[in-house]
Amino acid sequence: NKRVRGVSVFRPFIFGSEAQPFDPEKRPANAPPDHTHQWRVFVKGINDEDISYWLKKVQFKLHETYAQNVRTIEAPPFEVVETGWGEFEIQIKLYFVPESNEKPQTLWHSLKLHPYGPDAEGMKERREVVVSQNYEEIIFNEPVEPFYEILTGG
Ligand code: SLL
Repeated sequence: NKRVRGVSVFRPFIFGSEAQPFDPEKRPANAPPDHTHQWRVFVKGINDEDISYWLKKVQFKLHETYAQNVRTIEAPPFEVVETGWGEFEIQIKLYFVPESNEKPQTLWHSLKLHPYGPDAEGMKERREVVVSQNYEEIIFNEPVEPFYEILTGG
């Protein structure tokens, strides 16, 4: 597989988390008693663009306190929905489509459950969703030809 020399292809995406305290009136029935929040961690395209033409699967590695803490998501939406009580670092491993010949890449995300800053108390009061997300660009340097075709729709 020949590489396309001198070419770099950039693809933007967003990764991060959203969290919200349980509604005290209706906690999820299956949530352990010490859990306080529901949350999700995700990798997605800008404006929810489908990125599965270059992203094959995503492996999320949660804290060891979770049962089966390594969660592999093979198709969009690339996300894990969970409940819990604590914040921790989530390892996110991106696997690219087989045509890419690219090795997986690892990202880290700090799961945020609690609002911070001047209005944190008010946000807690209103049970506002705590969003923590990053815009990122993956760079494919000198992609192999079949992958270059896929990336550029050629
Ligand atoms: C802390 N270092 O002590 C962190 C660890 C772990 C979070 C947070 C629930 C797991 C479960 C959960 O929220 N774990 O009950 O299955 O704050």
